[in-house]
Amino acid sequence: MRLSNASLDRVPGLVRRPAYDRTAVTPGIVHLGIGAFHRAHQAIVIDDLLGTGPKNWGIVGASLRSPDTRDALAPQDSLYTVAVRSGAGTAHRVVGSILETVVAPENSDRLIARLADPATRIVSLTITEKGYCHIPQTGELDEAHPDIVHDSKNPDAPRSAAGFIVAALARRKAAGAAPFTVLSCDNLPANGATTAKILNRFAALRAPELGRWVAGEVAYPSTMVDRIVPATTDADRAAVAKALGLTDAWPVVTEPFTQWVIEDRFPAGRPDFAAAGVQLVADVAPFEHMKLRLLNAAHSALAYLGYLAGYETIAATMADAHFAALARKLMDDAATTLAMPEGTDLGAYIASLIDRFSNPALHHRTWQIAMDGSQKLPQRLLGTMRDRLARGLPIDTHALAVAGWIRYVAGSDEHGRTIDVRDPIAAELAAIAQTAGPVADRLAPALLAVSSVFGDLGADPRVRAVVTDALARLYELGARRAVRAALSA
Ligand code: CS2
Repeated sequence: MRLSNASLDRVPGLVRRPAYDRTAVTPGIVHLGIGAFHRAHQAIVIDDLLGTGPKNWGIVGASLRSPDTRDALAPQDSLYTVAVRSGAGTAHRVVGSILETVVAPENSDRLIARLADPATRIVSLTITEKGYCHIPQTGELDEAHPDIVHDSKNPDAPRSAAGFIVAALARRKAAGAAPFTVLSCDNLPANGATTAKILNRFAALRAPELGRWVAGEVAYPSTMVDRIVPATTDADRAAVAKALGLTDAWPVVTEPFTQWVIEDRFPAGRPDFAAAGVQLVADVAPFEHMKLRLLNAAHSALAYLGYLAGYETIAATMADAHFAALARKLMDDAATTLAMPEGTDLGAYIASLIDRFSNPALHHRTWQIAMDGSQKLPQRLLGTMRDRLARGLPIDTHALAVAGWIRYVAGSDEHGRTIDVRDPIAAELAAIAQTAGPVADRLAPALLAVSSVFGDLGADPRVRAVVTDALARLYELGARRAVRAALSA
């Protein structure tokens, strides 16, 4: 039997379930990008709040591309299971905060209508870095991006998140209604300000008057979101079905840790986030830098170097003491660039990251994290390199991570097997690698010259020298021995 409203009573007593009448819940949030991360993070906070507070903050989810999530959740009345896993075991919970999922390419009118409805007071986003259609190095809208070009010509049948949001804002303005608050929950630097820059520009391209209204009226609080959520596998589905006694076509699997820090700027109103443990602050920037430069930077380094070393998951990579030491070194180096509010214990934060990465119950593939590196490197690794160079500090650990990315996107592993490189500019990267060949002092400068990723940093002779050197060692020694050598140097 399938999980649904009708079968919810059959869920074992130990499994937590919605503590409220779902029929009383009305939408207040439209979420673009209803993937596993949203369902293991923001949707749980809302599920908590619906249990204790007002019922007008339900979530309408939207998929901007594939119908898969809707197809899985619709027969389940949008209920799904979260399996929280650690070495100590698994706790299950059925979440009810999502009311429906709209598949944008099938029904763009319905999505625009939902966004334009004055009941929608928050539009939140987890569309991944590439979903912003921006230039990662500068944070500007990429006006030549195919989706942006398309949406400029078809403002009422858009494809991109920017296209949908601006289409709905235009309707709200025309109707004399107030705008919603736009809440980016992606790992972008200054995600609120970056989203503002992108959307304000897109709105101005559509009509200068609309651009002025959007820039003047829409609030874009920044956020820091954190929870490790590997892609769900069939083995996860089977384990959840066993625990629940019901099938769930798309449960999500995650870790015990969760954190959400939000800037408190919601002119259109917000749920009582703090009641569910969310940190509301005046400035998210220090938290965001801490997370991107420690957690995400080490994740990416472990993903590229671990994959090359033949490790399938982050936990397997961390089980190699040399890689664990490398992750720690990278984080210690990055920590020197952070300016945290008083009372922040970065040492404890780093120790908790080491534990979280080592969680043996999570099967977080290095290949998954390796995706879209061109969109991730600037905020994860390059900002720290810039700051350390400015202070005359060594950058060799970060350079090894960048060299790992270069070795990875060149497209074949240490046994000559093809790597399935997923990246919006994978073709460009492959062509550069093809021309340069697997020769460190040709390949490193050629890829460092990709300005959408590296900007002027790639031309810095100090960067070129250390990255080339690290890449030479990766080719010569292989990732395992190169990591070991880097630590003893
Ligand atoms: C990961 C993140 O896939 C990735 O790039 O680094 O998804 C990471 O798991 C989350 O940001 C953790 O909060």
